[in-house]
Amino acid sequence: MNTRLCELLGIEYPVIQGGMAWVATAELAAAVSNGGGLGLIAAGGAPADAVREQIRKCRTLTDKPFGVNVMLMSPFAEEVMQVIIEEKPAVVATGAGNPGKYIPALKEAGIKILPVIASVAMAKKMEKDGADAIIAEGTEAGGHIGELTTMVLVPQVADAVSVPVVAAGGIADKRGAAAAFALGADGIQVGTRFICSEECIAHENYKNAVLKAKDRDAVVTGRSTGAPVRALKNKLTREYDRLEKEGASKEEIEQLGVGGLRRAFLDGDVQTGSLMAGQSAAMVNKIEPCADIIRSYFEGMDELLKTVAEKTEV
Ligand code: TUI
Repeated sequence: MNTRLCELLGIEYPVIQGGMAWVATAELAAAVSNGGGLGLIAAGGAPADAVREQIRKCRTLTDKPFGVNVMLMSPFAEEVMQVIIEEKPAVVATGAGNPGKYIPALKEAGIKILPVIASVAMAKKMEKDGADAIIAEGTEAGGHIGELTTMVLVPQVADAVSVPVVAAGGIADKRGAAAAFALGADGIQVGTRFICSEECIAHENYKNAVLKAKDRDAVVTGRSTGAPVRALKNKLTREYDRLEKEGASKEEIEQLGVGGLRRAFLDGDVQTGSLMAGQSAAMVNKIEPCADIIRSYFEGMDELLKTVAEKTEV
């Protein structure tokens, strides 16, 4: 494998691990980078010092390039960016906002910047502001999401920008990877499947919930408050639905989710915790090492593409 993304990031396989708060620790990021992809530490809502510690820990676990995902809605985003500029990981990916104001300083520090976006307009803006590649995330993804599917977002973004495009959302196996490349992507971002990696430190109950999930189990809550989030159906999502239907206040609805990620990922509370996961959870059926997950997206790709060519030959 050698796509433009591999060249840009100095990686062997064009796979970026999604930045999942609480799940994407130094251990997971290092395992993905050691497996030939690009691992990301998720800053999530963590304070800057905790992120600095994770970056330093990751350096002890891998000598391959890795990055940090910055959730821009975090109250600590500004200070986390400052720490990143000091520590200089190879890459910064951002989510849930516009990283434009940080791009000049990141570039100055020699850090590659890959914003996650959910619309064509935002992709164009990010390229203009100096992004090195664009991660186009479809609504199939877990966590905070946009409206468009990966199927329609990726080709439009690929047409609109000239930097490499990474497809994200719903890519669970090599069929999804082949589709992403056909849509014009230069790489894929994978989140949900890495929750079920051996190296991921998420609680066993959380991993089991992903393994058990069926096709319609990853539901969206929070549409009415303007911050839609996809997570596995449980007591918490049903409570969200009830409050939203009753027309509860934004504050009351948001209060429900406070601490929800921590409860799910660290405490294993699968009832009142927020089990953020993408639609692809239904396609994740075993726990494997990160290196095997990465290879599985490409092994047998020739055969798959031959089948496609045969089916579609005129
Ligand atoms: O950011 C994500 N996924 C996330 S963030 C997160 S933490 C959270 N928890 C509860 C509520 C909300 C967030 C959990 N999962 N994915 C990347 C992503 N970014 N998806 C959509 C966007 C996005 C949205 C708007 C990117 C840019 C954007 O621009 C807005 C603007 O400023 O114009």
